Amino acid sequence: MTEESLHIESSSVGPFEVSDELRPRIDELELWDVVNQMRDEGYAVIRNAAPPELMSDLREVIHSLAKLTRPDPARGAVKLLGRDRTVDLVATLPKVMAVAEYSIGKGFRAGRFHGSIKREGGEGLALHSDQNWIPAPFPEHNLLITFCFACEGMTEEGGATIVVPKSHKARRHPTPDEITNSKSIAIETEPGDVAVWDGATWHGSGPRRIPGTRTMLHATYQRLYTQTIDDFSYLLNDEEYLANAPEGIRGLLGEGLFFGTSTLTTDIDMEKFADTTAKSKL
Ligand SMILES: O=C(O)CCC(=O)C(=O)O
Ligand SMILES: [Fe+2]
Repeated sequence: MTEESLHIESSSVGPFEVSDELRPRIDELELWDVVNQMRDEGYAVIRNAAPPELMSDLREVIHSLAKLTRPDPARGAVKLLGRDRTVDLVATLPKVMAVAEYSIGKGFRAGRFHGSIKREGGEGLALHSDQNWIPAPFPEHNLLITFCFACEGMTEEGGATIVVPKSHKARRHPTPDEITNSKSIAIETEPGDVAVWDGATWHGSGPRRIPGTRTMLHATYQRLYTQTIDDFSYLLNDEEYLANAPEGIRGLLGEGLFFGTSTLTTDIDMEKFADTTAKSKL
């Protein structure tokens, strides 16, 4: 294929830059503080990203689907996208979609949607970067972003997420010494707020020292060229599901990308190729 036969976009939006296309949405949704904090600190909290009622529905969904998990329901509810409309609505919230696009580019896909339930006495989680399987040094462009919705909100004593501000700048995994000794802060939220960090940022969680539960949706999205953690593409074959799914779901499932479009007798889909390469640089 030649550049004459097809327009291939050659310029890229740089790491932590906002594309001209995305800018009006960041303005409208008042996300500049979040965008700047993601760039400077590697994490942020989006306040009031979801209505509190949606969080109580989400809590019920996670508790009910966790019962199906084998061998141990304590692992939480797994592979949640496309299983319940509440989860799909949370996954496609406008503020979430805009911050994901800023961090991991247009055409990003769903990576992992997992629900966890932490009870009194529940242990904390050691510091790590979410792009665990990516060798250091990490690329300058972020590859993965995680949004955590604590349905009841979260407090330090309730086992909040902990984060090491600015650790994304190291562009590598924490060493054993850094896992033990880094200075972290607890992220405290109200129901409807969402905590978010990029794939390089060191984070974990604290133990829960109070009664009750911390019920959390961990929603991970990935840059379009990366191997997604979970494969949700089966949902693209379910017309009935797609007909009623919220706008944005098709994109999260990878619809329209050129990967896998060639057959034993036909070459790749050139329109999809052009569209994918354009998205990948925004
Ligand atoms: O449970 C938490 O607060 C953080 C979990 C975590 O590391 C993640 O979702 O990536
Ligand atoms: Fe994590």
